[in-house]
Amino acid sequence: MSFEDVTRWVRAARRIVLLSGAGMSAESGVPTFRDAQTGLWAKFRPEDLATEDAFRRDPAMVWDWYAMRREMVAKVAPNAGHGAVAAFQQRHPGRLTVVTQNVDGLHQRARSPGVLALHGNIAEDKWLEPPRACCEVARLRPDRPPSCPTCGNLRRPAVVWFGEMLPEAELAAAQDAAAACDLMLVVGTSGVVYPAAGLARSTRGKVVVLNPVPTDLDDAADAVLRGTAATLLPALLED
Ligand code: BJW
Repeated sequence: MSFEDVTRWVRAARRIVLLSGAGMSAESGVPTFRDAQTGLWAKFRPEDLATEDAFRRDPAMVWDWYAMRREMVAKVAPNAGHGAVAAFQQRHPGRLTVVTQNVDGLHQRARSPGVLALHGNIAEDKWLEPPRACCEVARLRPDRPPSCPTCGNLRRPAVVWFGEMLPEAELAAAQDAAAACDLMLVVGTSGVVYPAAGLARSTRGKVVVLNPVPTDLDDAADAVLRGTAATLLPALLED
């Protein structure tokens, strides 16, 4: 299937889901998780750091990893891909739903409405254990990570780690959108992490993978477009 075929599918589709992963933000300068081991994660696998066990083993190390990423994300801006998606949504209200695995908030900063963020938000944190009364009233101890000075409860990033449930409402809304769409654009994800990747396998709509390299979801795709998010999406989503 050619780029022109996919353009026709976009024009004809009444409901579109855009499922994004880390590659969506690569051209904003945010490193992906699993690309060539040259980036920030060269020394770590996400499966080893993005878990509650890793945090409990070495809270300061995991906190610092997230603090560094938070700082980096705060400094970057949405790219032409995020912008094209948001502009399409503004021109066609209600026609395209963004479902993202990204925690960087760049779709939201590009002003995409109603983004379904499946893996949380790196800019926020939450309590590791259910908070007691002391956690809510006391001033945090400013350690790495900050903690409750009375009971020692730790703050942790408000993201979804391996083995944790995804936010129920967002996942349900994403599953509904996937079930109802006639076209799903799968952008910048390796497609190895579930249940997010399962959305592309369960939809009855056409599936188009947009990625510079092969992914685990190519076998579920009706078309594969090789290229980057910031080059393909503006061309695909223009009227
Ligand atoms: C470009 C580009 C450019 C580059 N333009 N593209 C079914 C089968 C097997 C396992 C499971 C299953 N169901 C559940 C599991 C277990 C597990 C899982 O999926 N494991 C697999 C790894 C095997 N899933 C979970 O644990 C999930 N929870 C869950 O299922 O709860 C129920 C449950 C509970 C208890 C027990 C069992 C089940 C939770 C998953 C949470 C994932 N969290 C992370 C970290 C978030 C916080 C943080 O940021 O630190 O989410 S891991 C990391 O991977 C992050 C990402 O959102 C996620 C996906 O990665 P993504 O986005 O695909 O990035 P990359 O790097 O892999 O790919 C980038 C792509 O971009 C590449 O393809 C590039 O080519 C491309 N690219 N430049 C376009 N310019």
